Amino acid sequence: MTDTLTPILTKFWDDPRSWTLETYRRHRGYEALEKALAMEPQAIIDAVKDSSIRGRGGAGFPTGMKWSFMSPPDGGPRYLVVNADESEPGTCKDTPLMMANPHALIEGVAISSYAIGCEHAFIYLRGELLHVYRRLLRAVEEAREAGLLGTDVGGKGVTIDITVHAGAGAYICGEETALLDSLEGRRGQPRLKPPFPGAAGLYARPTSVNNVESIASVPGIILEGSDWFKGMGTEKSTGFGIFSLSGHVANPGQFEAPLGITMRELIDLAGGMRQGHRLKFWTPGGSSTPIFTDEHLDVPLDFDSVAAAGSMLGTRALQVFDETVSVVRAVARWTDFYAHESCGKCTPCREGTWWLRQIMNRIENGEGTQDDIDKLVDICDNILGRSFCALGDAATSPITSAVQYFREEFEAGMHTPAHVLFPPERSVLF
Ligand code: L3W
Ligand code: SF4
Repeated sequence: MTDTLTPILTKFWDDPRSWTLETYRRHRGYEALEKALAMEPQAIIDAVKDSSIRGRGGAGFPTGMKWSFMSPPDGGPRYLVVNADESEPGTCKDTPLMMANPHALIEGVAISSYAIGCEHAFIYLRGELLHVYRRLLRAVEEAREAGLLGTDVGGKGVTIDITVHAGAGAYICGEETALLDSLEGRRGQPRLKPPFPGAAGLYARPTSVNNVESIASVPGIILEGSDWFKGMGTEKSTGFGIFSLSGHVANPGQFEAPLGITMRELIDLAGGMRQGHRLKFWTPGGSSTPIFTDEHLDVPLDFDSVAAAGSMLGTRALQVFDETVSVVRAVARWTDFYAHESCGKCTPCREGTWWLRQIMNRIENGEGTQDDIDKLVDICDNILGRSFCALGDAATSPITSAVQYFREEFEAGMHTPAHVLFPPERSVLF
């Protein structure tokens, strides 16, 4: 089975001091930057477009197309902002990547900045990640000392610098425009789109906001070519991605594999379900995506197949739950999360998530009423498509999908608490 893996970004994570410039160089680090600086910026954009790479942050928007949507240069500043605010429940790919291989991101930032005409890029990091912040600061410093960042990158007279900025730990700051507001020093709340950041982003200047893994994939595309990248994955979801498997599998962790791999294959790679237990439900892309069950084990994990099966590939945060877990309790925790993280800007999400939380907690405690399931679904209907940003929609996904697949557990919540039906100690992993 291991030949299903494509270790590229994760290739030398286990090397001693994998995060240093010295180790990165030993693995052909910064050769792609050298090659890129000898190319015209447009040729880099064309190569990324030709690779058909789709954004790795959740939405899957084509990266090359995003770059080409930026307003044409007018002599003023243009920005690249890396979204490193990885906060989607279950998502754990950008953080280990930045810890184990920060120079892949920095080289990607340098190449991407050169391509789009940005002289000052930002990496917006989730506030709680102090260890990652320190690692990135050191790696940026190392790159500067080596002339890989600064005012004369690679001796070619190109200016590229990077500011690493730590946020304050709000999930909404992973939404690109809230991130930009936060980076500008304001309270992070989503902006109305359009204008998209490509037209008016950071400081109202043309800005591309891209996920860590998208940008870290750029050096490989430049060095090996877009055909190499397209040779992996599926026709419409090209390349590879880091899948984070957590929960009730024998060996949870990150698995870098071509898009289109199935959950059945990934669970095998993770050593199977924990001994003596069977799969009950899982998330394909974090808690913001409708849950799947064992019916979906053979759905190819690419953008279109997962969407056709009724969910979203999202951030490839595969959270695995076995038969000991109460779906009601799991969904109630996610609902608490969304209610807590709702930024409060729009009424459907601010008020709706509060109501969802009351009802979910009632059902979890075995105190649900006859019409609670209908109320849940009705509130979800009134949030979905009526909220200002994707957080509102996301809050509804686990609830409506859980009711679809496990309605009887919600009905049981009218008389029996979840902790009686599913004693929590049976789900604990240690
Ligand atoms: C120019 C147009 N640009 C769209 C750009 C847009 C953005 C990108 C995708 O949500 C999803 C969400 C979460 N001209 C454009 C255009 N763009 N049309 O394309 O935009 P969009 O609106 O489709 O999505 P989004 O707001 O970026 C992301 C899901 O991902 N998700 C969340 C993950 C959470 C994290 C995290 O932990 N930090 O990433 C997981 O499933 O629910 O649906 O750049 O500007 N006409
Ligand atoms: Fe804020 Fe929620 Fe509205 Fe998004 S949907 S703007 S998080 S209140």
